[in-house]
Amino acid sequence: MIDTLAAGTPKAMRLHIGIMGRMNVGKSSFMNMLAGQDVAITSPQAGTTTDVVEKTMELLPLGPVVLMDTAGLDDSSALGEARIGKARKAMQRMDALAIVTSPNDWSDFEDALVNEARAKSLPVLAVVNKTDLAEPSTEFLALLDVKKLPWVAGCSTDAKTAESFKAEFKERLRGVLPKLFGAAPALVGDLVPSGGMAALVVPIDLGAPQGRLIVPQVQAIRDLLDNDASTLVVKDREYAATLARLKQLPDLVVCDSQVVARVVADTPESVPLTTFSILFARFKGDLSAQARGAAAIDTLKDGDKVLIAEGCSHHPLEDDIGRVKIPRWLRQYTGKNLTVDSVAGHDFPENLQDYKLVIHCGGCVMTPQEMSSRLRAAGHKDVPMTNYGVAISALQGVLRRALSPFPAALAAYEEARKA
Ligand SMILES: Nc1nc2c(ncn2[C@@H]2O[C@H](COP(=O)(O)OP(=O)(O)O)[C@@H](O)[C@H]2O)c(=O)[nH]1
Ligand SMILES: [Mg+2]
Repeated sequence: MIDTLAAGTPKAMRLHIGIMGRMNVGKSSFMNMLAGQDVAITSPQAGTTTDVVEKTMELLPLGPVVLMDTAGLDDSSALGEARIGKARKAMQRMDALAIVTSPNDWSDFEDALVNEARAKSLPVLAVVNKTDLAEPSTEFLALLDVKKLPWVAGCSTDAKTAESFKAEFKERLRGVLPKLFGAAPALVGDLVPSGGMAALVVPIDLGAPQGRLIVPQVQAIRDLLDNDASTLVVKDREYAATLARLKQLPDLVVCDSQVVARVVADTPESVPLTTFSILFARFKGDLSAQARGAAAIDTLKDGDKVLIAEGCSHHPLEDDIGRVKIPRWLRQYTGKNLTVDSVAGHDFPENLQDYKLVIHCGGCVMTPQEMSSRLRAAGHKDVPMTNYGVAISALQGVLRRALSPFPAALAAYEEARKA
């Protein structure tokens, strides 16, 4: 739907994304990075942007947008007041507001901006820029969480990390937009055209509950129905034979992580394919981060320590995924002599820096705050973190394939591999 709207979309129908903040925090640089070109003049001289600069573009997967770069709102020069007036007025035309700030720099000024936006029911998110100059502290990011401000952090002037900075910004933005824009996070329905069909490959093994499907599978079926698509549900064993009976290939295949290697082998290259856990990582809005973390798997060396963390403490099954299978696959895949530690429940170790990689469960019993604070704790200590689903696809050698429906996450993965 978004694609057909794109070219000739009248400006009024486009999603207007405002960029505001203090002088010199890098608003114009951030806009230029999003636009992938120099639209607004940037300079170290405070007050360079004097008017609202608008850029009309296609910001996939969100669709047609207008980026609105504004003058720094703390300009106290004589001309400043008029500029601020214009910036405030521009707020009335915004559908979402990105407040740009520097790491560890949040004051009453930003608070006032948030309040003003919220009074207008304008969704707000924080862009923590210039992370190349200073690392945002855990306390600072926790403060943003307390304010219920989704945030994204990065450097606007580094082409090497631009793709992932952009991708994460878009993920956060998608999360704050009302359904009205058709851009609220979707589980799976957005990946299949209306009238299309998805095949769900669901193993029924000892781990499957008696007499029913598990919630993620049911949610996927419902989301496909809501999007006027149909669903074929099939076990991994019958999958290839069932596929062979179809007149037309499915528009998407989603499988349980544990059978992903086999399902990839049975699925023609032209069919987009992913796993349930990757769908849910995207749904929670942190797929790019998890994809980036997975790049560390290929850098593990003999003697390295890997932490496997689980949100709940269930009774481990004989062939437990976190305690048995993933460690086994890790050793097989890397061929390295690794130390693999496991933790479960609420204790997330203090000595994270001892680990070269954290592989976390999907966090189905954890709050998003709890999960994002763990991601941050790892990020703060420079320890890559990924999740079970993404890691399993990587260890089966099919992660690129399983990320292929999600170009932003795939770009984040490729970028991290190069770094
Ligand atoms: N080191 C660094 N400098 C940046 C970054 N973003 C912007 N800048 C620089 O900060 C200055 C102000 O940027 P500009 O985009 O004009 O800020 P604005 O006033 O908020 O629009 C310029 O010299 C930019 O090159 C960043 O992420 N890292
Ligand atoms: Mg500017």
